[in-house]
Amino acid sequence: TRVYGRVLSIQSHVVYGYVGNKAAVFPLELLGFQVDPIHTVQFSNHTGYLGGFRGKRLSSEEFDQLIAGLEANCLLQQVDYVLMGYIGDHDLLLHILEAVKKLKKPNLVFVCDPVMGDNGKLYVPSSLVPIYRDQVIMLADIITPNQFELSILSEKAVGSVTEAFQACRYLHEYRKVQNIVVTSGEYEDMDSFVILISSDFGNQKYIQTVEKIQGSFTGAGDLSSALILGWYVILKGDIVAACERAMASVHRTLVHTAAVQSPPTRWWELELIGSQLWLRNPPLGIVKTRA
Ligand code: PXL
Repeated sequence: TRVYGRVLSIQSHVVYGYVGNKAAVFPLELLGFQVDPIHTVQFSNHTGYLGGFRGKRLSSEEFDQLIAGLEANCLLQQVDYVLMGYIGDHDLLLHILEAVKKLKKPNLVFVCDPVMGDNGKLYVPSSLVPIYRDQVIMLADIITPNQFELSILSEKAVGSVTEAFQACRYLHEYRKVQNIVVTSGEYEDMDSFVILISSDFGNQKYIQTVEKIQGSFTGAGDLSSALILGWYVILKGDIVAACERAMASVHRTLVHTAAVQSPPTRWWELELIGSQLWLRNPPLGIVKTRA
């Protein structure tokens, strides 16, 4: 297997199930990356379970200690790529931001999923919004907001594809964001599952569609961001082909998950282990792209 380099992956850990690092580390390893995970939380399970969840968050001091340990052994300089997912805490986000700034070098690829909420609801403290908006997203090579996060970041309504691209234009122009992939969305004017790509500071725009699957799949966004980073690196910056492959693997994983875990519930966990062949080799022709 070809090895493509090291990913520092900063997101949550759950004991049971597949969200955050549990949805990112194994797929990236399958693609040939070495992954160094920092867990922003360690919870028993994702937060959508009826019985709640138990566990603890990483403090900003604990995060700094981990970075200091890496630095003391000259391991920080081995980081080629940064993947940032659920952070959920104001101070921790600020400390991670400082670490990312320190890591910034010409070839570092930084993919930022500005995890703040979904379906019209914020699930992190609102004080994180201006930090992402004013300090984090302009450092990223690619941001992967969902439709709701795009709307919060741009402070615009995003009900249609046209509005979504207008919101992206705003982020390119006023927040200096390079590439935006809107990884999920329900748009008034579309029946399929839609991925929007607004790349090269908005000079290129693409719509990718894939058949919709019934159900709610926690972790699908985390898997998407991880695979987008992986394929973007492997395909040397071809963001369109990267998203096609990433979303084909995600789609196939969701189909498999839905097939294995009937009857449908809201608490489907991704069947990542059983989907590994499709994670390694995304099926072609599932995702349709148009400019
Ligand atoms: O998939 C997003 C996510 C990440 N991390 C934790 C979560 C969730 C979604 O519920 O609970 C801990």
